[in-house]
Amino acid sequence: MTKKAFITGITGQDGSYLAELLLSKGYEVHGLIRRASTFNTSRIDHLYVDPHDPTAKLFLHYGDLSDGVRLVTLLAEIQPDEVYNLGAQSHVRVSFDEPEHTADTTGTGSIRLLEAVRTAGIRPRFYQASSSELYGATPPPQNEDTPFYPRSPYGAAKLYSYWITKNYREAYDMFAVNGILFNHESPRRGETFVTRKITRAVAAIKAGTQEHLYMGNLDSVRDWGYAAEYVEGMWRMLQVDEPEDFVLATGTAYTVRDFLRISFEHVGLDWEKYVKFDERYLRPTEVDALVGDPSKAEAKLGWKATVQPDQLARIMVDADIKTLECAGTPWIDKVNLASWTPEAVL
Ligand code: NAP
Ligand code: F7E
Repeated sequence: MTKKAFITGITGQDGSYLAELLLSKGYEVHGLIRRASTFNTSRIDHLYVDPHDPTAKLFLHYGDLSDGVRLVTLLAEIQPDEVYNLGAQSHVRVSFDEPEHTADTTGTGSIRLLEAVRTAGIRPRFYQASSSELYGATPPPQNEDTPFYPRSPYGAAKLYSYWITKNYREAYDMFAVNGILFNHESPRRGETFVTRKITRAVAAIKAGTQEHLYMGNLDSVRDWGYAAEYVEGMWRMLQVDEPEDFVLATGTAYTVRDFLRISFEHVGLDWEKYVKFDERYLRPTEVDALVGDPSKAEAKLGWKATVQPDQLARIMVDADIKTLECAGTPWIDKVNLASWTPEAVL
């Protein structure tokens, strides 16, 4: 029997890699997409096959995590074996500007989806995209037993989702797990997260189309891994016998300043000549240091990150240079760019 998966957030960075992974494993993949006035599927366009084609295995459905009734209808129709809840307002800085919306999608969205599973009377395995932002002010190293202390509306909303996932596991005997993932990045990372903001700027500065890069706090420490590897960890969490929560991380500590230095050095530039400070990128409360201890995932899932942050920075800079070079070249279409993967430079 072909397994069916349902993914919220399929148009995002992780959703696109997860869809790729599941399709490669023979799954039929169903994704929730939001209606927008412009196309928002560029990260998955290369996977899409017209549904009239009998080989089609990827199906997209309009819906929203704020619309519980739609979630029930869809789940009852699709009857998935696995549900991955990756949909969220995922930007920490933006969550201070839109706290209520963040609570509604990143927090309440999860209970809508869990309730939809229950109401539809199905028993899929359920993955919740939890985050190292739960640890917030608690110093590293952080593992599954570290106390939580969120520092943003985003972190607080994810904390609710974490606990409600655990509650549904205990209350209804659901196979529902939290993947507590530390920062993970890729050439498909949203352009306003710090790593991608840096690597795009490096490419543009090198090409002579940008002069400066305005940044906020350079002292934050993060544990940056490669997103394509992390989705494998998500999948493995749903394949074990017992539902448990897991940290996925590299275990390394780099500052934003380190990431700047490595990225600029990769193209032979000195970052200090180009980077300027702008207080608009500061957060009302900052998360100073996140460094994960992924030993449980290694022991029980056999999962280990292989791409380290310095290598990741170079992968992302190379990809952004390539994207700039290809931009405006008529014979390279969006599909080619979206399907370009950095494995060649690993
Ligand atoms: P992302 O690129 O920002 O993608 C977020 C996805 O959620 C997009 O597909 C977005 O759709 C969708 N979405 C937003 N609001 C929605 C709503 N109301 N209803 C339905 N879908 C909605 O995020 P990501 O980096 O792939 O991360 C995936 C998940 O892991 C998120 O929950 C994030 O919070 C969590 N996480 C990420 C990291 C990380 O370092 N990347 C670490 C820990 C946890 P549109 O494309 O239409 O905007
Ligand atoms: O910031 C600092 C900023 O926005 C990283 C999300 O995927 O990971 C992500 O959240 C650090 C922060 O990611 C700029 O203050 C400095 O300390 O790339 P970020 P994040 O806040 O760590 C977690 C695990 C998630 O779950 C989230 O969904 O970089 N920083 N200057 C800046 N950050 C940004 N964005 N822009 C700057 O100019």
